[in-house]
Order: sequence, then C-alpha cells, then structure tokens
Amino acid sequence: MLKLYHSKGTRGFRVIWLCEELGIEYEVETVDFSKEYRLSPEWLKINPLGKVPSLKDGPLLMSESCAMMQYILDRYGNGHLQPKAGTVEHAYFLQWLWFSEATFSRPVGEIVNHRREFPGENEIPEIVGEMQSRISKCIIALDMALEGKPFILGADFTAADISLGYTLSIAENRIPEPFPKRVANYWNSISSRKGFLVAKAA
Ligand SMILES: N[C@@H](CCC(=O)N[C@@H](CS)C(=O)NCC(=O)O)C(=O)O
Repeated sequence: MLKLYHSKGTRGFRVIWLCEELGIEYEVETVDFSKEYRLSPEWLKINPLGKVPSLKDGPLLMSESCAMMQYILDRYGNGHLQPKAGTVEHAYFLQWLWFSEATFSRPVGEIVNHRREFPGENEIPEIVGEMQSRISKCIIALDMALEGKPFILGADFTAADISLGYTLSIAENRIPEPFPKRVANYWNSISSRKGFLVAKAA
C-alpha cells in the first residue's frame, strides 16, 4: 500500500486528495514538522532535503509532490484524472501541473519560509511584497486561462486542478487582495470537493 509521510497542511495534501479522488488505498504517517526532527538523521534518510512530504511504495521512496502525483496516476490511475499521454491535452496538463509547484508555489513558499526564519517585526516587507507580486502574476495567468472553463483543462476535473487547488489554499491568506472572480469561483468549486476536505483534515 502507498505510504505517505505527511504533516498537516504540507504538500502531502495533493497526494491525499488525489488518492481520494481515485479511490486508492493509502496510509498516512504523520511527521513531526519541527526543524529539529526534519533535520534528524532518521528523517533525512526518508527525505534527504529535510522537507515534507515523502511517499513510499515498496522499495520506491519519493520526495517531490507533483512527481508523486504523476507516478500514482500512471501506475494506479487507470487513465483517470489525466489526458492520454502524448496528446496536446496532456501537454497542457503537464504545463499546469508543473506550473502549480515550480512557478506558483515558489513565491508562496518563500513567504512561508521567510516568516518562519524572520518572524514578527524581523520580517522584511520588501521581500514579502516582491513575493506577493509574483503570486499575483500567477493568479492573473490562472484567471485568464480559466476563461469559459470550469476546470483548468476545460470540462473535466483533472489532477492539475488538485495541484493548483493546493497552491491556491496556501496562497489565499498570503496576498493582500482577494482572488479575481474566475479564480474565486474555481477555488470555491474545487475546495468543496470531498477529497479536498479529507486532505485538509489529514
Ligand atoms: N517541491 C517540493 C517542496 C517540498 C516542501 O517545500 N515542503 C515544505 C512543506 S509543504 C517544507 O518541508 N518546508 C520546510 C523547509 O523548506 O524548510 C514538493 O513539492 O514536495
């Protein structure tokens, strides 16, 4: 069975939501998110970067959430929640899946890390402001892409929506302005799915 090492609110959220949508069995082991534990030899054996999450499937051990999603889809997904590989739709699917972590989550993560290392009055507003403007650019791009579509690829919900949904969940309270209308509607729709709610509680 898939075993996910997860701490509440971390990117393991994506994997839990995906498994729920696919109806796949999985086990969650809760990880102590303190810096001390994440840098302990015990955890570094499971995640050499001292980050969370990690995924174990037999001898396989992974530590990138979107790669975990792609592995689960390809190995256990029976063609669900992603277009057929090699098609134009699949290229767009990959683009949004990668965008969600490589481009959109990045400035959000920088704010989270900055506030953890420089809490309260030690926060450097210029750094946070710069990251917020990068987040806003991603949200504008998403808003444009959602024109006339309920989900990022069109009529069908896919794993790209799961990955984007997680990033929206961590971006929501870290920008000064509300989401624009299309992103707000999209966010309301995907964040009311059962899989999202299970992942949020995990
Ligand atoms: N690209 C990695 C990022 C992993 C990551 O940054 N995890 C966060 C929690 S969601 C973390 O462990 N942060 C602690 C740190 O970077 O010091 C993924 O998608 O799994």
